[in-house]
Amino acid sequence: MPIESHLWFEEILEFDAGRTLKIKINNILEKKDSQFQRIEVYDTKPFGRMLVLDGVIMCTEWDEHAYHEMIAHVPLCVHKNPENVLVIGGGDGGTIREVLRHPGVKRVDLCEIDGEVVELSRKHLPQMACSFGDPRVKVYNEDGAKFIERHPDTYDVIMVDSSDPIGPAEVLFSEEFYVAMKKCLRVDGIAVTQSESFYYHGDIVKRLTGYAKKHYAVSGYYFTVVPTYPSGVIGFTFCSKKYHPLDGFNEARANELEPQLTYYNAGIHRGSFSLPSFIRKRIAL
Ligand code: SPD
Repeated sequence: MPIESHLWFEEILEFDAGRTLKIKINNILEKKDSQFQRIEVYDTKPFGRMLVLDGVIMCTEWDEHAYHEMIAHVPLCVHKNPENVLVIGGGDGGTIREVLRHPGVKRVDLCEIDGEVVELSRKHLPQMACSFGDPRVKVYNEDGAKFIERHPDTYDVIMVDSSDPIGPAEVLFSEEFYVAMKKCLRVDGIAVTQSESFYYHGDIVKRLTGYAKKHYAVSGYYFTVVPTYPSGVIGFTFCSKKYHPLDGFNEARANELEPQLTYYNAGIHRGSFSLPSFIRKRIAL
């Protein structure tokens, strides 16, 4: 039952002040403080349903494909035989929906610290939370940093689908976490991590890609376009023990997926690693 109407939601960039993004909303579907954060779900006028954590937009039904397809299909079209996948965060379910499009994947573990994000996404965001019932999926409500320490040499691919580095996700942006992920991956494993915007958060991009370069045989940074994030773009750090994101790219696999998808294709895969000069020089990968 809608509880309010005809309002605006405004995201204020907390860790880079001086900018806001406003979206007109039809109804507030949920507003709740969990043990970890404030969870809000809106029905927006222009973008369908929208999940907000601690005042920051996580996804809208209108453009979530650009984020979820890129976090999932880039590593899964590079790893030679991805069977066991771990998603850290991602409680809305959009990333696991994309992972399950790969028929070779046998097991997807989702480690989301906040069980209420999963519960409310299942209630209000069926477009994203449509795969929790799949027998290949197992959900753990635990701290992702502790979870990976308990699972050495286990996963082919890890996707860190986190919120921003303030609040419960902060630990996922530390050097110790990048080292621990390496131990959790199998010998030819790949991890990709939500790594913010090269426009607004160049220092974070530099730091995270620095950890990847220091600790992994192959590293990189790629990006996608998400209009409902205040910076319009968001990127992922690519950490790989063996495969190169372009030399090892299985284009045939991307072509097979393309008819089901909205954003990702072989050309986007290749192009997403081509960075504007200012950030390429700054991170010097
Ligand atoms: N600044 C917002 C970053 C949000 C990244 N996570 C989105 C979660 C979608 N599953």
